[in-house]
Amino acid sequence: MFKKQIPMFLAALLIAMLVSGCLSGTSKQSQQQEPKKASTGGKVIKIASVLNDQHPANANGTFKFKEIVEAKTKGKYEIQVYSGNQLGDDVKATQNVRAGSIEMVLTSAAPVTGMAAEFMVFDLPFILTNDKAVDAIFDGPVGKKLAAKLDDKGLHLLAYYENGFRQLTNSAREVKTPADLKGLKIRTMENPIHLAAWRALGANPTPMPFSELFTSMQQKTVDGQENPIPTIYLMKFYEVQKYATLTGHVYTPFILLINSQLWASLPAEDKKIFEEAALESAKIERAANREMNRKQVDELKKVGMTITVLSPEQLKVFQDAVAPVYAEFEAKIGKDLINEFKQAAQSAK
Ligand code: KDG
Repeated sequence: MFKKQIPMFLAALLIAMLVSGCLSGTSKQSQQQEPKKASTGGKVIKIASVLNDQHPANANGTFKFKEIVEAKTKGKYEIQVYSGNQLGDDVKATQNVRAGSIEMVLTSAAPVTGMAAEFMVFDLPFILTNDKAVDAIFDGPVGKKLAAKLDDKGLHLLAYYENGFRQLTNSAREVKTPADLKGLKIRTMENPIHLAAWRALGANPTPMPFSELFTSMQQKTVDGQENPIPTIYLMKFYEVQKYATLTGHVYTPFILLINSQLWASLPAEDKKIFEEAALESAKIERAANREMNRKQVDELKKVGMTITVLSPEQLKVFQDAVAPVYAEFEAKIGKDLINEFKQAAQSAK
């Protein structure tokens, strides 16, 4: 009797394994891509992110936002984080949030500079040079004034997370002066200020979406790139980049955006919870990002990168080379806003 039952048992086991995904790469792959989504049964709100789950932007940012909102609203909302570029790159995802097909996105400011040029102020090289200045902008009147520029554009800014101070890496040679950049193809964000700055430094800037960057470095389509340390480390850029120069030339924020119509439709008590969750997760994400920024330079050395720390004199050569960019973009960004940034940065020292 028992012998007859064995094939049946094995068939049942095989079906169970197939149904549970144990045999399919996709279930393993999806487990690697995002933590298990505990369904609350509430209104689904999707957050798009280009970065992986290990990056503080998600690990400490969007996932913390999810935890707080779902707990405080008792499951009235189900926040689903789609990391790793699953819902398209920054520009596409931000367009879809404006259109309402995705509810939220965590992105750089680049995709909104077309609708609010003032956000290009962050791209001015060396306008922010320390964490206190960053927080003074993010948490003060200037940050609020900037955020308000998006509300009539279909987007509401809930919080500023931290991408961080951008550092140069390349696969060709050590870079200590702008002269060392001659002939190097440096990938930049699709942003006119970044293009102008790297041209002023003597490099050959090549704009492209973040999602194409790793492959382009792997195939030597570009020699180098510039991003904050946590991105360089957590996205494994060290596998295709040998040299890093700690320029800290631009500070880029992440902005947590929600569709304006959806935001307006939320009851006041839910808006309050969303705002609290956004601000709390932003504080946690910035602290985690800064901690990683401190620790991961040593990690990059351990995995074989040559790290070049510039002296103040060496750094000044870079700062002087990019100074003309301010005049080129002052009219577009607004002289008053640039001065407000400079004053906030000065007072935060
Ligand atoms: O959404 C995250 C991206 O906007 C960010 O990683 C982009 O810094 C960035 C880059 O270099 O494109």
